[in-house]
Parts: sequence; structure tokens; C-alpha cells
Amino acid sequence: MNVKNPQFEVSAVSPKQYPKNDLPQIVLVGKSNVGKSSFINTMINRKALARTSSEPGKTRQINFYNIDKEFYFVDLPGYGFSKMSKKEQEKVGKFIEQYLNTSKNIALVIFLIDIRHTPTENDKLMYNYIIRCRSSFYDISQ
Ligand SMILES: Nc1nc2c(ncn2[C@@H]2O[C@H](COP(=O)(O)OP(=O)(O)O)[C@@H](O)[C@H]2O)c(=O)[nH]1
Ligand SMILES: [Mg+2]
Repeated sequence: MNVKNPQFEVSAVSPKQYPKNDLPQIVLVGKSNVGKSSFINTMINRKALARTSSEPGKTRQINFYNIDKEFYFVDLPGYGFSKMSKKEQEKVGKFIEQYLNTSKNIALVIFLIDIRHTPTENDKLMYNYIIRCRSSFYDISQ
């Protein structure tokens, strides 16, 4: 992708912090450490705009990257990180669900799964959740 000016815009934990414009949003979903941030960096040819880590569970907010004022890559926190307390996991799950439910500008959801392992219970839950949310997503054909 020929990207000129990708910028980190905001880390959000609630809908009022999401960007207030109608740019389409391309969202990365998947368990902790599956490669969501790396995927974004690879797509925009940047080494470390999206922070990656070999330690799972580092991203706890929803990070919006503004790509040339044309669209956003949205880096969701990873779920299913076993070292995270149950309370923390629930909080992260709520951020993800709230975002998928309330953002009006989701153009594409990219759901990453590690093919070396069978999908986890959380992967299956998330897949079903995304399918159920689908009717409320932004219609890219408009
Ligand atoms: N072998 C391999 N490692 C990867 C790949 N993508 C990411 N990683 C590594 O996996 C770790 C987690 O990546 P990260 O992008 O931070 O995952 P995130 O938690 O889903 O955002 C990092 O150490 C990356 O360098 C890949 O395609 N292959
Ligand atoms: Mg990440």
C-alpha cells in the first residue's frame, strides 16, 4: 500500500473518544499476540507505528490510526490473554463489543486466527459475535 502520512490519532476506551468523522474504519480483531499490530504496520510499510510486543496483552485501549485521511486502521485490544485478570478480560471484552456495536463506520473487519492452533473458545465466541453484528455495519457500496 502506498501510504504517505499514517498517523496515530487516538486511544479510546469509550465511544465518546472515537474519531468524530465518517472515514471508513478497517478493524483488526483477534486474540492477544496473534499479529494485529504487525499486520497494520506491514500494510502501511512502517516498522512500528502500531506498537507490537512479544508480550501478549499490552494493548488495552482501542487505537485509531488515521491513514492519509482516507480511512482508519483500528487496532482492538486482544482477548483471551490468560495472564490478564478475569476482571480485566471482561473489561477488554466490553470495549470490543461496545466498539463493534456502536461504531457506524466499520467498512471491514479483519479477524486474525493463528493457523498453527485450532481456534480457541474465545475465537469462536468472537466469530459468532462479529457475524451477529454484521447487519449494523456500514454499507461499503453506498
Ligand atoms: N512468526 C511470526 N511472528 C509474527 C507475525 N506477526 C507478528 N509476529 C510476532 O508476534 C508478536 C505479537 O505481534 P503483535 O503484532 O504485537 O500482536 P497483537 O497483540 O495481535 O497486536 C510479535 O513479537 C511479532 O513480532 C508473523 O506473521 N509470523
Ligand atoms: Mg497489538
